[in-house]
Amino acid sequence: MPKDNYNADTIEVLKGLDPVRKRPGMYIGSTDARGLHYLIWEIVDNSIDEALAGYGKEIKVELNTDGSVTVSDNGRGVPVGINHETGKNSLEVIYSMLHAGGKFGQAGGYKVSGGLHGVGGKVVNALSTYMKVTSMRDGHIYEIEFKNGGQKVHDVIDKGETRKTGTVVTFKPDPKIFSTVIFNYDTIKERLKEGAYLIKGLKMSLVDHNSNKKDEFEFEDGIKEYVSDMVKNKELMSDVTYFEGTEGPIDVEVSMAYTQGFDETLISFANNLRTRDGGSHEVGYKTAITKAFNDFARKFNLISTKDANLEGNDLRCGLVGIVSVRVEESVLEFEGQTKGRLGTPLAKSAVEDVLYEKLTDYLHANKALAEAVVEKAQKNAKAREAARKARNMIRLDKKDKKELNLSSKLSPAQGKNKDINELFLVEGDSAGGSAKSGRDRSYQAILPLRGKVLNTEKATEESALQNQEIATMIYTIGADYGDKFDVKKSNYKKIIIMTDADDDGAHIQILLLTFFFRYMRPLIEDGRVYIAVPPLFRVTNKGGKNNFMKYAYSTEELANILKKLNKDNVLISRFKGLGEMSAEQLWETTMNPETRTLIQVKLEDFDEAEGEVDLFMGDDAERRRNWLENHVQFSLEDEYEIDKLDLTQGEE
Ligand code: 0RA
Repeated sequence: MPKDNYNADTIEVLKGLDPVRKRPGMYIGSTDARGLHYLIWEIVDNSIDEALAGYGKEIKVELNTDGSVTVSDNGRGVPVGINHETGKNSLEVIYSMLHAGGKFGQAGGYKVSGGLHGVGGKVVNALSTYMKVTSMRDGHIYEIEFKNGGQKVHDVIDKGETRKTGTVVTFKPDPKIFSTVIFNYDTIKERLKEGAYLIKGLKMSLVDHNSNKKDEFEFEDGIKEYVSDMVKNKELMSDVTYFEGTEGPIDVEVSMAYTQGFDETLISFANNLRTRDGGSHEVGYKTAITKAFNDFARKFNLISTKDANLEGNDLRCGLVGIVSVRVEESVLEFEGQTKGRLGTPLAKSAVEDVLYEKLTDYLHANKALAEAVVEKAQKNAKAREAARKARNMIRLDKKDKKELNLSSKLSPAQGKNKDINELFLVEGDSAGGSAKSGRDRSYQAILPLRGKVLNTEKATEESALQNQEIATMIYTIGADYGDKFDVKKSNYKKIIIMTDADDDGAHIQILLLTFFFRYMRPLIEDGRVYIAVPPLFRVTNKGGKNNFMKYAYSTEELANILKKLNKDNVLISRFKGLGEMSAEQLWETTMNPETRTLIQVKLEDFDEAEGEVDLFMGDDAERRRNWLENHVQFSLEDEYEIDKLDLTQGEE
């Protein structure tokens, strides 16, 4: 007898949707933009479940002009018969009645996506001012409508005949519940794209009827295409591989590619939900890789019998991988505060066994790659040891630092307030001198940089740490570096790169940004890195009575200033470098928060940036500059208008 059958003892309590409206956070996590988008995920997940059960291969999301959202699929359609327990139409029960005790409402669907175990539709209804569900089944179109958080407008009606099957759900989020009811197109787009990667051959489309934007995703090769797209700008050591298999209640898919780089990327999913905190499937993936390569290396005597095994971290250097498992609901366990970690113990052995076997075959068929990865891991182990020694040097205490001359060039701020202090990285000793005397020493620190900054993409970690400038920056910022970097420990709220407005200055900016990107990325993510904008020109009058002085930050601005002045009488001087400015001028034009212009460095799309980080490695300065221009968003610190800089009309 199937165990899902209800027995006489099963307690069923049906109730309205009020509990959801009273405590929405319990059902959707939050009522901010995140919670708002959760509504779409819930409805889309239902359609995904239907597709995974083998019905329907197209899901469409539409953002309508009235603020509502429509999600349609071409599955079997939601059941519409009279439900025996309740005497009500199942369409009404499924979308508007919560239940407590026993099992209910799961009409035998093969439920694998994360979701809320079939309560998703009801929750969305509860938090909407309007909802309409259309089910196309058995040659008919059935429809039910709700308003005000799940109050039935009318019973299920038969709207006529159709040859299609599928489900269409339209809902309009309740502005009394959500702090915002504005959807973000790109957020939805990324989520649908991810879903399309995870389910081979499923077409996901998105249309915004307000902006007429449209996107459509369909990937015949699933996660293999996901990895291909992630590495499309990288130099590869291997092909993009794809392995799949099933063990017990768990389906396993893995795609991986070795890049020439050193970073490891692993993205994992369980039942199509991103598992940001990893879990048993990731452990299985790592174990399989370590075992497969070590066995290979031993078998072909690539490591001598007396040497220890290669470490997993070293073997995964440069590896980009995606693990996707589908776990039968009876053994599905998510863990952690945000349920972002897969618990299911069987997932470890399933991924480990499937991947070990297939990867071993692959390595034997691709010996050159296997040898190259082993060699890279061996080199890496050596570099790691060297880096460990160098790291110890960085963590010396203050007395040792003095002896090593690490902090001697820093002019520290007097105050110690991490929430306001600013660190200026200044090109050249002479500008450093002006900056040092011009600054507000209570919260501004100056670190002059001598000569060209080391290119940290071409240097090993060990040699980077031996570089005075790099070591001093790490020590001064005081929040460690690499995966140990902790932005909360940063001694500075703002790190301001101040260079001359010429090619050399631009190059130094790029090298510094490269360093922050590679060694202290959260500093950029947290919006703490800035570029100072010094003026290009100073305009004064020649010995006239009404002394004036204006600064121009661009040639256009200079032209504007000149237009307003009596041209005969003016003297234009071009600042060739920061060093030409006096301490007062530097303060007034470039350092004083009241009058300066800062550009905040932002990396908007980190997944994309990740895929292109190798750019920094090579010699291709042109490509690197283009990349920076395209991906690093330069935005002004405040809504600061350059016109406000008309502070002049004063004496010099
Ligand atoms: C329960 C049972 C069946 C289908 C569905 C639910 C279903 C739900 C949704 C929600 C969005 N799209 C959907 N498509 C299907 C199967 C009923 C049968 O045996 O035909």
